Amino acid sequence: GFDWNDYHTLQEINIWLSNIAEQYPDKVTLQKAGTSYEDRPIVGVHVSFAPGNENKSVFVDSNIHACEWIGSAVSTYILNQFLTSTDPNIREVADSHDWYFFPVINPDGFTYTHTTNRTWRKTRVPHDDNCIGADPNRNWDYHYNEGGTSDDPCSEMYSGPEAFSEPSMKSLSEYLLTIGDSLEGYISFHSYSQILLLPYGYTADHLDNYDELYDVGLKAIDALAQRYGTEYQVGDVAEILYVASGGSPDWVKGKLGTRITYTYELRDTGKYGFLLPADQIIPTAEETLDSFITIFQEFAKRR
Ligand code: 0X9
Ligand code: ZN
Repeated sequence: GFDWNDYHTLQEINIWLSNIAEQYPDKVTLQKAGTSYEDRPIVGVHVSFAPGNENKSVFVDSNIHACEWIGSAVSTYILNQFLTSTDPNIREVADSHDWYFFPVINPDGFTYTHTTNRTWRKTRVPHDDNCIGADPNRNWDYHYNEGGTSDDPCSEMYSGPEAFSEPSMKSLSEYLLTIGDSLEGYISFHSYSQILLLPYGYTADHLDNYDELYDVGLKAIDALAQRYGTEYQVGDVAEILYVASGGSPDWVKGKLGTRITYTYELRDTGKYGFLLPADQIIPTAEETLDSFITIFQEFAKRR
C-alpha cells in the first residue's frame, strides 16, 4: 500500500488519490485540472468534511518544481491525516474548510525525475532544439517576466516564450478561476531552505495583509520548531530570498485576492537539498502539519 516511508511515482500517487476517492465517497471527489504537454492529467481531490464550507476553501499544491519530491510527500501526508486523524486540532482545521489537494502539478517534469534525471526542475515542453522545458513557477500571467527570470531556454529559470506557454500551468490557472471566489487560502510546497514565504516574488513592496501573514507565519514556524527543533525563517519572497516573478502564489494573490497565501520551502538547508532522504519524510511532514494547523487556527481567530 501507499505509505510515507518512501517517495512515490506519479502513477502511485494518482492511484492513491483514486483509492481515497473510492474509500471516502461522501468526502473526497477526484478532480482533473486539465492536462500537461505530454498529455498527463493534473490530478487532485476536493475534500469536504462538513457541509457549509463551499465558500471557504483552501488550495494546496506541490511539485510545480519536479525534483522537489518532499513537497508531494508532505501534501499527501497532510491529506491523509485530514482523512484519518482523531487529533482534535487536526479535526478542527480539517472541518473548517473545503480542501483542494493537487500533489503533482508538473506531472511531465515529475515523471522525468523518476525515469531519467532526478534533479530536473522544469516542464518538458520543447521550446528550443537544445534545451527543454520552462520554469513553471516563472510562467504565470501576473507581472510576468519582471525580474528573477531568464529568456534563455537553457536556464533553470526560463520563463517560457510567453505567460502560460506551459499547458499544465495554463490549465491549472483555468481550474483555479473556477473555484477562485471560494478560495480563502493557497499553500504551495517547495523545497528546500526551511523558509515560510509570503508574496510577492515580483516586488519587495509589502502586501495589503503583510502584517497578519507575517505574524501568523511567526507563530507557524514556532509550532514547527517545537516538534524536532527545525528552524525556519519567515518573510516576503523578494525580501528574504530573491526577486522571482511569474510564480503561482503571486498570480493567486494578485488575481484572486486570496487572503491566506504561503509558500513553504521545506527541509533541509542544503545538506541533502532536493535529495532529502526518505527517512526524513515523516518527521518533515509531522512538523509541517503542526505549522499548517497553526496557520488555520490563528486565522480562525482573526476572522
Ligand atoms: O524560485 C522559486 O520558484 C522558489 N524557490 S525554489 O528553490 N523552490 O525554486 C520560490 C518561489 C517563491 N515565489 C513566490 N512565492 N511567488
Ligand atoms: Zn521550487
